[in-house]
Amino acid sequence: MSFLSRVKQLFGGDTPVEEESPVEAHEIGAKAQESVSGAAQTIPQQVGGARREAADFDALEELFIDAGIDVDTTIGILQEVRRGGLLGRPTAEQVIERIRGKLSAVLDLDSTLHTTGSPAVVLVTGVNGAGKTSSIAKLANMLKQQNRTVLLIAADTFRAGAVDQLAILADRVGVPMMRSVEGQDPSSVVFNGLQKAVADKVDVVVIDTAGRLENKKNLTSELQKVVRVIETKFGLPLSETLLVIDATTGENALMQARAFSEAIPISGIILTKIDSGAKGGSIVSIARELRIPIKLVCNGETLMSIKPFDKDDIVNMILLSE
Ligand SMILES: Nc1nc2c(ncn2[C@@H]2O[C@H](COP(=O)(O)OP(=O)(O)O)[C@@H](O)[C@H]2O)c(=O)[nH]1
Ligand SMILES: [Mg+2]
Repeated sequence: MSFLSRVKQLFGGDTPVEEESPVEAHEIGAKAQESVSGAAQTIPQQVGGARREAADFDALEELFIDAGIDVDTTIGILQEVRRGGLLGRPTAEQVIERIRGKLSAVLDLDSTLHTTGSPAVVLVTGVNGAGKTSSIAKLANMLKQQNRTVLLIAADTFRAGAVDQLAILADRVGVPMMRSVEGQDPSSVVFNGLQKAVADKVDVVVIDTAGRLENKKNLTSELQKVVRVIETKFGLPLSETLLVIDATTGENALMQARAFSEAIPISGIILTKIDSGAKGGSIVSIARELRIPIKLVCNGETLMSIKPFDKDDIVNMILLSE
């Protein structure tokens, strides 16, 4: 059953309540007490209602956590949903509307993708299997359709076959790629690639990297070295440092975002596999804690399966997830 259906099941059936001035949920019982005079017989009913509401909100909390949203974020959002000015028992529609509003508000960060520079440099990071290499091909295809010239740099020199995978995709898109050999220092292939990009006056350089989070110390120094080559040796500001997050990853996605942000500043997220029945709530945790905007969303395996971030897509992904 989807998130949405479960909210409907929890809050469905009752008549709507009137909107009132903001009220803390725990005050509801007290309000019932205040109105004692002349209506003593209604107290148990109202207190019972408040208790039932508290139980429903507990169930809602479980739904959020089940969707991959961390406990702190869940409590934060639900407190605001409860404070939203509903006295008594809200209807399912009222609760859903408020959840939608709060999720949208958390995700409302600047999602502009920056690709200007001479050349613009886009560094792509993320754990293995998140979808870095395929997203790079999709992004290159998107840029090519906008008549931009692109050079890909194969700086994932750790995994056997990673360079060939990018080479095949570069061919398919029809953009050049700076090749590397297995085990080569990633910063040296980035150096070679940038030299070529400057000489050829390429518009956008996109760099594929290895995402060995298991060895965080190496990963961090490797990424920092790559950034130094780009920014110090070439004097090129990074246009984007994009972290690829697989939407089907649970709360581990927040750990990944924390780890990569500690290594280098992350400017945005490419959220992949939203077509795979993902719950995807972890992206809300990342937005709330780290304030990293989602810039691109991938929803399939073709070169065309990429689009700019749209809040509604993500909120729907969470609400419609099973
Ligand atoms: N369904 C689906 N699969 C994806 C998407 N993005 C990547 N994949 C798949 O995820 C797997 C890992 O992708 P890859 O780009 O090699 O990840 P990398 O290790 O981070 O470079 C591949 O089988 C991709 O086809 C997506 O948006 N939707
Ligand atoms: Mg790869």
